[in-house]
Formats: sequence, C-alpha cells, structure tokens
Amino acid sequence: MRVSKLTGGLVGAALVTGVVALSVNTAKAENSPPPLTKEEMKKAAQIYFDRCAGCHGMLRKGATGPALTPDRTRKLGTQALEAFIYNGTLGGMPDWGKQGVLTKEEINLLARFLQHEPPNPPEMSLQQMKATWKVYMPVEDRPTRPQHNLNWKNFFGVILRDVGKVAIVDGDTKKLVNIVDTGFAVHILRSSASGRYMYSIGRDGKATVIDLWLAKPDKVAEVKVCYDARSIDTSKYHGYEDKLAVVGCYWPPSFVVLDGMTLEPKKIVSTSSYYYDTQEFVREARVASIVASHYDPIWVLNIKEAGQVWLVDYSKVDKGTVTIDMIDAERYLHDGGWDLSKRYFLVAANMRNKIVVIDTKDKELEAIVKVGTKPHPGRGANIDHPKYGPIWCTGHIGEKRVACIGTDPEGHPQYAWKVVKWFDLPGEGGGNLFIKTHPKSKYLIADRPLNPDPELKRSIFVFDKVTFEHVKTLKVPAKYKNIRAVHEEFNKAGDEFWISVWGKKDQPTAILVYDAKTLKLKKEITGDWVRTPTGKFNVYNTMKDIY
Ligand code: DHE
Repeated sequence: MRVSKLTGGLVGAALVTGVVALSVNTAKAENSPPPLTKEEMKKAAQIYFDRCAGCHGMLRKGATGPALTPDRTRKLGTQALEAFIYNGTLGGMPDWGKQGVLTKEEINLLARFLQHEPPNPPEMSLQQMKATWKVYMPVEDRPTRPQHNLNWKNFFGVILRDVGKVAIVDGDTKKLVNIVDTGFAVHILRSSASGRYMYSIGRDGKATVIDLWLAKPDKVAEVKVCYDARSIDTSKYHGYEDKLAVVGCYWPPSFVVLDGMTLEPKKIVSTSSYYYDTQEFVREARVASIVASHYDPIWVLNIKEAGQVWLVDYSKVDKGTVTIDMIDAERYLHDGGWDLSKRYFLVAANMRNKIVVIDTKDKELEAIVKVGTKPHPGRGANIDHPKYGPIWCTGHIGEKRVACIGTDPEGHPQYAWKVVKWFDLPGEGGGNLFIKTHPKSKYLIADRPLNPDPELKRSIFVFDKVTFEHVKTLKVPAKYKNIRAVHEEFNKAGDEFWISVWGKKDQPTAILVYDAKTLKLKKEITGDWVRTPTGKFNVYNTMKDIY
C-alpha cells in the first residue's frame, strides 16, 4: 500500500469539515451503511483517493468507471462490492485484490466506505498554492547555455511512479544523468517549446520544472496547485516559448496557469460546468488531457465530465484575461493527441466509444468518429500512409482491435474522419493503453498492460505501418516476474524504442531498449534506481509532439 501523502491535506481537510461524522450519524437506521470509525474513514478515503477516484470521481458520480453513490452501493452491499474490488471487471477495472495491491482487510474497508456519503473535498486558493511554491534556482542564476556536452535533446525523462521520482537518462549512452525528486505518483512529463525545461505533474497536483542545461539537470522550481491532477503543458506558440505552463486538475476541478520558468501561479479557472448534452450542472468536471498548439497561443483542454473541449487563449494572461472557446463534444473525454498536420486534435470520449476531432484553426468540432470499446490512444500514433494519406490510430482498453482514422480532409477527403483500417492485437481481450510510432520507423508498437493474461500483459506487439500486419511479439525477459510491459517511446532518431518493465515498488526492474529496425533487445537499463518505471518522454519528440 502506498504511504499517504494526502493525510493532513485533502483527506485531513475533509475530516475537519465534519462531513464524515455527519454522514455516519445521520444515516437512516433501516438503510444505514456498515459502521466505520473515524480512523477507518480516514484510511478508506485515502485508499479511495489513491486507487479509485481517477475513474469514479472524488464525488463518486462516475466517469470512466460507474457512479458509486450510496443509493447504488448500498443496494450492492459489502460482499458484492468486495468481489468487484478483488476481481476487477472486464470493462477494465483492475483486480486490486488478485494483483495483491490491496489486502482483504483494505478491500473490506473500502467496500464499507463506499456505502457512506463521500467526504467533501476541500478547495485551494492562490494563496495556498503560493505557500507551496519554491524556486530552487532563480532565473537570473540559471546558465545561458548548456553546462554539459551531452546531447540533451535526446534525453529521456522516465517516471519512477511509486517512488515519486523522475530519472533523466541520456538517450545516446543510456546512462543515468540524475534522479529528481518530484513527488507522489508523477503521471506525465512534458517538454517546453525549446526543450530545455521538462515539466512533471504528480497525482498530488505538484508541478515541477527541471532545467536540462544545468551541469547536473535538476528541478529549479515546484508548486502544488491542486490535490489531484493528471496533465500539464507549456506555451509552444512563437513568442511565448517556455513562458507559461498550465496544469489540468482533477480536484478541485480547475486549470491553473503558471509562469513557465518559475512556476509562480498566475491564474486559476474553475472547470465546473454543465454536461454538454443534458445541460445539468457538474461540479466535478475535471481536466483530462491538454495539448499546446504550435500555430496559435492556445491550449486545448479536455473537460472530461462536461464533454467539452476548451480552447484557451493564453496571449493576454499577463493582463489577467484568458479567452475560452467552449466546444460541445462528447463524454467522457480522456486522452488524445495531434494529427500529423497539428491542426486537428483527436481525443477519446472513452465511455461513448468515440473519438472527437477538434479543428483548432477554425475553432470548431470537426467530426465524431465511432471506434471500438473504450478507446485509449495515449497521444495516438500518426502514420503517413501510401494509400490513406495521413492517419491517426488508437487502441482500446475494452477490445483487441486498433482503429486508424483518416485525418486529411483536403488531400484525402474520401478517408477523412472515417476508420480506414481496423487490425487486431493477437490473443484475446483488450487492455491496450498506449500505441506509438515515429516518422522514421517502419513499425507501430502497442502494449497491453491491462489484459488479465499474464503473458499478454508482459508483451509488446509490433505491426507494419503500411500493411498493418503483425510482425512480432516482444516478450519481457522471463527473469522479470509479475510485471507488466507499459508505454513505448522512440528516441530522437527513431531508430530505437524504449519500454518500461512495470513492477512493484520493492522490485528493481528495467527499461528495455529495442532496436527499431531489427526489433532485437539492444540494452536493459537496470540499477537499483529503476523502480516502477511508467511513462518515458524523449525531449525532442515531446517538444515537437512527434508520435
Ligand atoms: Fe494516465 C496520460 C488520466 C491511469 C500512465 N492519463 C493520461 C492523461 C490523462 C490520464 C488525463 C492525458 C494527459 C495529457 O496528455 O495531458 N490515467 C488517468 C486516469 O484518470 C487513470 C485512468 C486512473 C488514475 O487514477 O490515474 C489513469 N495512467 C494510468 C495508469 O494506471 C498508468 C498506466 C500509470 C500511472 O501513472 O498511474 C498511467 N497516463 C499514463 C501515462 C500517460 C498518461 C504514461 C502519458 C502517455 C503519453 O505518451 O503521453
């Protein structure tokens, strides 16, 4: 079990409000939830936050996972809830018990907790954010050129998820450059427009900026802007390079604009909104993925529950103004990426089995494309195909098919916004989280960490980018036990790709480097520091949005 980082923060604050006690005491006798002591409530709230809130929401109204409000959970009762938590579901819910992540006692606690009203999570003000803001190296003390001779644009930032660190690894030599303390469960990394700065965002809402030009690249500033977050990006438009950053928060539902170099918080905007379709108010309308336009001073923010895509113009943020175009799209928006031209942004509406296409030039909804069950593209994979022209592909959590969509309405109108190609991952079931390619590579690579089959979840599947034929299955060496292979990333040249061997916190694992031509394992990056590696981000590919 992960150690609580929130105690005294989110959960602590919720307890202070007295909401918990209220909900326990006022429950009607005939329909009362199973008893929980204050201590148990605190512990259960933490487990829920760590493991469940991402999919079911802090207020448990449901998103990627179903609603877990007491009217539903009390009908299910403790035993049925325990069974779900222990075994997971075919819809993609992890088998927390079977995997050994949660003990039987913790599962029982959680099952009882779910039958109570959810505790009220707290808000966060700009002043509270500023109290956490630390600049380790002021901008004026930072170097004006790189203080090392390393090929820093081919560095990889590797998330060491459960140990709360990011490793900077030299993509040329595969040597560790430094390990940076970033905080709890970093989710993603993004690079600034120049590539010099690497940003991380943790599940605890802490943003960190790392300066890759320092003799030993390290963090130069950090700030906690919310209690729960998944996304961060930076200003990539000409004239704004490296100047601003934006964090997308899950709780409180909001986005926060920061100074790009110091992370000083500048502006908070609430994203609580109305469901685009029913027009009912949704307090917990969270920010899922964010991308930065290269052609306009715009961030594309996906407001998950509301089913809206917000185009946020940051050009006047210094005057206190952000202008937002709110585009009605589909629920529930999750992850996505640019097409090859970087005019269109494609994002998964994962509970409606659709991909939403936003035209960022004309600032409107371009199309909604039906795909398979629970699309999960990561940022997707772009291919310039000889027949279909530019296409963008996504895999699915809920099934084995991969769908590729035509993205060139001008050059190839007959294929635009249609699934032009379906192809299957071998073996049964879904569980794919990420697919990736590189303009220089012949291959498209897919993982499958959420598949229940222990062999499939440790495998990486390689496909020909033109014929879509399955070329090879790469298996993580057998010496790594009880692991999952997750997330692919190419190097700058596109001639190798890296895979994470994702195990438990107490288990040293590896980052595997494959030759992208021969598909042979070229190098195992190991060491005591390689713990729970998840996402890996090549500086050049991330700054240029190459995927
Ligand atoms: Fe992620 C991307 C949210 C579970 C690893 N994840 C994203 C993005 C969102 C998101 C909104 C897009 C960010 C962007 O592009 O701006 N992820 C969530 C969840 O809500 C969810 C389902 C449950 C949760 O509680 O977090 C979840 N994600 C996971 C995992 O279990 C993974 C495998 C490991 C982990 O860190 O928990 C995981 N997510 C990642 C990675 C990316 C990501 C590596 C970036 C992929 C990329 O190539 O850009």
